[in-house]
Amino acid sequence: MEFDEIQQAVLRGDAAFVAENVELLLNQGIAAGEILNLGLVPPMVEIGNLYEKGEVYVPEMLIAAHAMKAGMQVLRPELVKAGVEPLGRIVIGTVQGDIHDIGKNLVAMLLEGAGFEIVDLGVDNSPEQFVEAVKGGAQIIAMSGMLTTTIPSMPRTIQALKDAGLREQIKVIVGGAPVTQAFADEIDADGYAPDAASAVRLAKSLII
Ligand code: B12
Repeated sequence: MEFDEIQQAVLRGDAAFVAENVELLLNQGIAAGEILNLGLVPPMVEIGNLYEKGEVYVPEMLIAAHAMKAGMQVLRPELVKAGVEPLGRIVIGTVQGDIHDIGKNLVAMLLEGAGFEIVDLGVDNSPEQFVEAVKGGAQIIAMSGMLTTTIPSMPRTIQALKDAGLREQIKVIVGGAPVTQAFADEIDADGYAPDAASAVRLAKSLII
């Protein structure tokens, strides 16, 4: 029942309610993993699906994701203590020269909501910066690019991964408005998704 209330609060973007009630459930002795999987993940899946169907827009997704993050902040230390394993670690960032981060942030938030650990490199990442970041260990590298002039940095990053001997051990996914499945195939990426909800399905399909 409490989970239903938390789910509704995530959907309407009530961050304070989510944080307070996550804390309350923890104090009642409910496991952090259970709160995550039953309270925070389902509404993020739902909002992603609604966005895909065109029933909600970017602002609604952003406020839901903000509320989910408020809950995650309370949960994270408990998840670590409980040794709850994330689905995998994803390094995400926009490519070199690109400061469009709204789409990247949405993708990162839904991935986090789905149970992945996210290393967010922010904007304007050179191939070398991506390579450095994945040396810390990651299953997936997710590159976002919104300009036709910046997406050539994606194949350059893939080349840099190859040069560093890391390409075989990591999946590369790409996205952003000018990116297509054909482009992803051409540059030898492992996957492309047109929006944040399908990015979650893609990431899961690549590691599970
Ligand atoms: C907002 C915006 C800006 C803001 C960015 C603010 C910010 N913090 O992000 C500001 C004003 C800074 C900006 C600047 C510029 N912009 Co601008 N911008 C836009 C705009 C209007 C919206 C982009 C957006 O946020 N969309 C909403 C999000 C949710 O969608 P999304 O990014 O596509 O992300 C979704 C998917 O693509 C996917 N996805 C995204 N990343 C990833 C990654 C992975 C791994 C996966 C699987 C999926 C995925 O999932 C996301 C969520 O569903 C677009 C026009 C448009 N309608 O797209 C122009 C647009 C992208 N900009 C454009 C341009 C030209 C510029 C400038 C060069 C303008 C200038 N002359 O200064 C600068 C460049 C700055 C730079 N170096 O990056 C052009 C690009 C043209 C082109 N094809 O190259 C566009 C298309 C406008 C146009 N029609 O001319 N811009």
